[in-house]
Amino acid sequence: MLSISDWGDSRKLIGSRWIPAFAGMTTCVSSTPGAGNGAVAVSFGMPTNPLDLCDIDSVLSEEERAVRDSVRAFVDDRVLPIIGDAYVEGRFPKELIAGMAELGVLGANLPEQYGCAGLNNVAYGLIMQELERGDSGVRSFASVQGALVMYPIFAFGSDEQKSRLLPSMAKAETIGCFGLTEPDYGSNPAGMITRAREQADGSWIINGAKMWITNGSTAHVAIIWAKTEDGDADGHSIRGFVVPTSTPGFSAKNQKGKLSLRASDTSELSLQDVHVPADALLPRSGGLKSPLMCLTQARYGIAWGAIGAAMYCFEEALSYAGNRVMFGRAIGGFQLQQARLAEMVTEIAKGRLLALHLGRLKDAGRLTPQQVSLAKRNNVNVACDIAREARRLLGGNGILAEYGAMRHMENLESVYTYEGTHDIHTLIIGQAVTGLSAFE
Ligand code: TGC
Ligand code: FAD
Repeated sequence: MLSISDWGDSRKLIGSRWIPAFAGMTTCVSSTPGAGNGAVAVSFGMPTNPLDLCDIDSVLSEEERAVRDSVRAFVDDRVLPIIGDAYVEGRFPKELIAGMAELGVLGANLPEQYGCAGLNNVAYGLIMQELERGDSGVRSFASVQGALVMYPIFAFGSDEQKSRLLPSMAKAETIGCFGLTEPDYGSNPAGMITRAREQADGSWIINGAKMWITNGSTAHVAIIWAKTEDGDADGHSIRGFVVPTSTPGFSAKNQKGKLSLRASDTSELSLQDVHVPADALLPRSGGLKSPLMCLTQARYGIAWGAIGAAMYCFEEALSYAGNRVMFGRAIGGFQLQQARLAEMVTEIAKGRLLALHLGRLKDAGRLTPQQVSLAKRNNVNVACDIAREARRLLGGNGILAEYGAMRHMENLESVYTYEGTHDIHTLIIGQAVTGLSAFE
């Protein structure tokens, strides 16, 4: 049986050329990992890297490839060996946090002035791709810290908040979470009930509840979105607050019973008369647009990340197809499995190109939220399909945690739902093309 630990044998990196186990499938008559590797690849006219039939790597810069490769190595060395067990145990692997910070992946596209890596948005996307190749929960940790906590501090915070918080968040000395969703207001955050009342001395008292909050029980600070005036139906009173989770009245409870994103901290937050000083307010936040701007950053990363999960599933399926022998031959020789693999690799190439194009638009300052919706919706949807097909190709082994396909398949159901459900992104695109809002 081929297990994750056999991967080193079943695929070989020779210079920049990949020779997959699958390459020798016609000579592969045993299920020994790595059987059939080798020269037959040339006579098939096989590509050097089946994951990159379209040679998308060639349009990445050297720096972008280097960033991608170092995160890939981290995921191979540190994430993949432990993630299956962490998932089964239902625990977020906190032991990875320091390594991620050391690599510089937290808030990687924010300026160096604040202790961040100052990378372009393509390199940032590649980081998300590689982290999610490991697990959606690991990418989620980094997404929330960077796009949903560091970004609003960067975009809406005072100079003092930025210089106090961002460097320590880049180093993971301060962990954050993002509280927008409420028990009764998920897709429609404009209806939020959480309220912040300003006191005579400029301090604030916050009351409310937030639901499904990633990093909620791990965080030192929570970005809490609250309405500051009752009855402001257009949502213009919505403001963001940086709330230390040690403040009296603040509590976080881990969400039990998850069958998805099990290697992620998802919590419910309760705020009862939480009293924070005036400088907890993010001064430049105002209206629903502020949290939605943060969502655009995170959704952009998810468009890349979901393809990373799909890439893992494809590679695992390809390797398995080259090694699993049934009816006297490797199952990769059967047309049905080749069709599965062809579909996967095609959708991965399209998804990568879409994410890359958006990255270049973002770097040029021309990316719109509707384009991000299109990419999040498409790439997560195809990743869900790819993970499911990979699991099926693996037969009975596909339900085991030592393989990644089913874990990714389950995770991607959450990714399909969070950061705007697939349906919500359908309606955003619908509005973009018809000019008619389904939400009014
Ligand atoms: P609407 O009237 O459309 O918009 C209000 C104002 O915001 C602007 N805007 C955006 N700006 C930036 N990025 C976006 N994506 C934006 N969407 C809208 C808009 O132009 C407007 O500006 P202005 O100047 O006119 O005031 O607001 P609406 O109430 O009709 O809502 C629209 C809708 C449904 C699309 C929005 O509420 C929505 O996206 N709902 C989905 C909620 C959601 O995605 N929640 C995610 C919570 S966080 C999370 O899931 C984290 S998971 C962990 C991880 O990331 O890994
Ligand atoms: P609902 O909004 O109740 O939707 C239920 C169904 O109705 C869905 O199928 C939806 O598509 C559909 N629907 C809703 N409105 C419409 C409509 N107008 N037309 C057609 N169909 C519609 N939130 C945070 O704030 N911070 C976090 O860190 C965070 N992390 C999360 C982590 C996980 C693992 C999960 C599962 C969620 C997380 N969320 C977080 C919350 C997430 O963003 C919400 O779950 C999501 O926005 C959907 O809200 P809901 O669950 O209330 O579903």
